[in-house]
Amino acid sequence: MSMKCLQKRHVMLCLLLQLTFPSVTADLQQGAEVCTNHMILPGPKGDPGEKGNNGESGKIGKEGPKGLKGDTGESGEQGEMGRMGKTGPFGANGDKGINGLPGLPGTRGKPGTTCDCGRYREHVGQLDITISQLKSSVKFAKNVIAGIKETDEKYYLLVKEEKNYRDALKHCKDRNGTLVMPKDAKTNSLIATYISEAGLTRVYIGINDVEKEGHFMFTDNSPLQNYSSWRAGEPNNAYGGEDCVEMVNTGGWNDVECRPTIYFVCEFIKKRKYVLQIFNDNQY
Ligand code: GN1
Ligand code: CA
Ligand code: CA
Repeated sequence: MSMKCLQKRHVMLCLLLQLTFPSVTADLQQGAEVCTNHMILPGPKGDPGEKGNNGESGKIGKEGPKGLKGDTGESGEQGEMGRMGKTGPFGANGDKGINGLPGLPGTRGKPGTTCDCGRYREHVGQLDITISQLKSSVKFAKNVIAGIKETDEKYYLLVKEEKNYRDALKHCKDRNGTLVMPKDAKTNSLIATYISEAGLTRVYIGINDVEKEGHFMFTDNSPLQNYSSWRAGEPNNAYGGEDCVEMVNTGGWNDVECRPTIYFVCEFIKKRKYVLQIFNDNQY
């Protein structure tokens, strides 16, 4: 056994070991005796120990640098056919083709009947006129039914259709009458009442100086004679041209322009059969 402690120079150390580990040092005592009597030389080198166990796995190494780009791979297999795409938009119209060949002539038609179309057209035209006259007559009849004034000799009718003087006069004449001609105070008063009862302020009456400025005449071409009902200051031919006459609801007369459209009063002589006349217009 090679124990350096057994050398002389290590005696103190041996004593310390004996005190501290008595069992061990007891075994060594025999050798210690030898130590005191013999020179101790180191023994031969021992055999190599058994191979140790494998060490634990090392730590995971750091991430290596990015590898170089690989070579281009081989081209893949051809893919499956895709789904059919959407129907495209309408294309532009094609150019017009050349005319086709003329068709074969058709079979001969049946013989026509004789038609006097001119006569029918004329008849239809007359019917149109009749209809418009009937409409006018119905309107007039409604007016008559709505209210008419009368004296022993005449009927007076307030026409609530706005017309200029000329058309108003024509309207009365078309029905065998004329615009009202108040030739006396009684008639004038009757018309004034008629107007005011209707809630109106003015109407055309059958007096004018269209033929000669300042010479007022009734529409039956008779001149004004003993009676007139001019408002104060009238007729004044104001604005350089007032040739027709209106009656206001107080019965006063005023010369006015003939162009404005206002209501008017027609008069009819009683001996005539007006109702028949109205509808006679439509007999053909
Ligand atoms: C005047 O104001 P009115 O409408 O009642 C005039 C008449 C004219 C009329 C023309 C006194 O009457 O002469 O014809 O205007 N009256 C006066 O719209 O000048
Ligand atoms: Ca005048
Ligand atoms: Ca006037």
